[in-house]
Amino acid sequence: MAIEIVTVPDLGGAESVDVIELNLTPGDSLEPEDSLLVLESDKATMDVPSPYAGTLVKYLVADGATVKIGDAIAEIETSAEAAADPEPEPAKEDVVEPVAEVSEAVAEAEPAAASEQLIVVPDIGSDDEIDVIEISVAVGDQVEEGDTLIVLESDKATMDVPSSHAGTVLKILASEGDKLRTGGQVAMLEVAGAAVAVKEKAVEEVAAEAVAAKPVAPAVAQPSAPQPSTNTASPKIPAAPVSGAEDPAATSVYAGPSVRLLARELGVSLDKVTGTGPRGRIQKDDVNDYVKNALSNSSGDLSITAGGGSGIPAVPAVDFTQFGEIESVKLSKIQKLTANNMQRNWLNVPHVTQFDDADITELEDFRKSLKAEGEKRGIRVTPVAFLIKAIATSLQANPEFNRSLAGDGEHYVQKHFVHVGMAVDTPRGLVVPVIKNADEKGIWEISEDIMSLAGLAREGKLKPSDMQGGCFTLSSLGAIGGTGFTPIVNSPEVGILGVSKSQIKPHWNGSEFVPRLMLPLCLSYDHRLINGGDAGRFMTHLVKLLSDIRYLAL
Ligand code: CAO
Repeated sequence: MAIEIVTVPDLGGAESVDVIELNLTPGDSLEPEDSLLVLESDKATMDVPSPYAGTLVKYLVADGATVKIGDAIAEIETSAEAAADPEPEPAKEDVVEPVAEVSEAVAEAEPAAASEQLIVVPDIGSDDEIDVIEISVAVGDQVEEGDTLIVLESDKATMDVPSSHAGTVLKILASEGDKLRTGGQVAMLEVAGAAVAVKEKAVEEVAAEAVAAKPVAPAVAQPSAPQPSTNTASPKIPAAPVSGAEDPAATSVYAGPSVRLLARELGVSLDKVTGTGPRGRIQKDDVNDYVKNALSNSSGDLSITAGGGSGIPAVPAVDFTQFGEIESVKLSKIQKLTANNMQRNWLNVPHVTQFDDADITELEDFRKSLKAEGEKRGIRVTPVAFLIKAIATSLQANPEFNRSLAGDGEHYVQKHFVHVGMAVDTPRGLVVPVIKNADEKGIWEISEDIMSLAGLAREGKLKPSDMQGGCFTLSSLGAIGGTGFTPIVNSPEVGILGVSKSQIKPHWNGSEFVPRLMLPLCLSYDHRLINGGDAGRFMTHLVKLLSDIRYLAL
């Protein structure tokens, strides 16, 4: 075991730089080349990798500190062998080698017209191929010298490739997902007036600058080739520099590689994240906060689930004015919430819907017989009250439907209360107030709850607590019509009952067809937690209760 001190490596000309990210925690074990921290000059950011395998004892600098070459930055406990043999620094010649590649790449390019300029990947200090992760321009775009054309990313760093000329993008020669190395073709520009460059000149420039181990384009902020250190071990700067940050506003996204990696893992589109770091740089906490907000605020941007990380292609925007007169109407808050919730539930829940009919001939006779007493009490009893009661009783008999999947994916929550949600159609949109403890209430009390909650819903006066705690939802379109539909589970609930309009149908009673009033029921469930057998039992129980309401009293 030995304690080694890691120092700030050659900064490629910068006198001092800021520490902008500490990537590890003391006690973390690390391999050679693991990034210890991220430094930033006014031109570029760079990861500082560990030259050792071992354990990080402590950082010797704080996030935000300003450091210069040779400053001690971290203490690493290593094995004796690792300490004796830090990875050798590459010789300057290593960097010169890509010249041949550059010349070939440019020479192989299609002959450039007099006003055309081929833009290639500048010297990245190694011969490695790195991924193209962003194409930042489109054909026809006007670009200024220094504007980012594409973004490259290795496993250590990202790098904006800027345009070395002002002009118009004629052709983009790379695609997202391509792998490019120094000299690889990026784009063909039509350059204005005197700035015409011919193929030979481009070759000379690229080759000459690669020999000098400097970036081809001045706007690429890039540390120079690493130099051997004379004192304690200095790690080499990774081959590819991270995103050029000369002017954060000039690049669409200003973030370091570890932040980009985190964003990709979480499916977050970085251009939607507000950076709180120096000069608006996006930090890991900004990405985490963005995700937290999007999850806790269901009205948040759904690009996480639908547009970005999920890989679901976006529906193309259509200009409807080409077909006739239109107007654009703002969605209400409830409509926006409903859209987000429906999309979330549809994408997250594997739905199955089971159908059945309940014979409610006697139920309806009984309900109608309550009319006079209902008028005296000021209570209107509709089929919905019986449905709520039957659902509550079925939830008690079939507790599988009174569960929710726990967030850890390892448990489910069994609820020992029975609260039933009821979808209410209002002029502002769909809301779902909850009838609490429906299992403990009779038809009169449930009917009162329905009247008051549906009334509050239509007046827009429901409190958040009126809409919370539901175990299962009823969506009744019986008063409207239809023969069946497939409702979307109101997750984290695992079941929802859709009810359509009852109809008189011929029913075979064993000896003859008799007219019976049949109620269509559609039970959608979350197949992650509910099996077909569970659903079959729940539905059969429900049909039995509705077909013979004496069972509701048992
Ligand atoms: N078949 C035939 N008639 C039915 C019926 C059915 N399944 N359900 C209700 N009816 C009748 C009732 O008997 C009542 O008629 P009478 O006054 O003559 O008895 C009439 O239709 C009105 O009933 P209702 O369903 O409106 O009764 P309710 O006030 O108890 O319903 C509520 C409350 C909130 C469920 C309802 O008003 C509502 O908003 N439904 C729409 C729910 C919805 O939008 N679901 C879709 C959600 S997903 O997009």
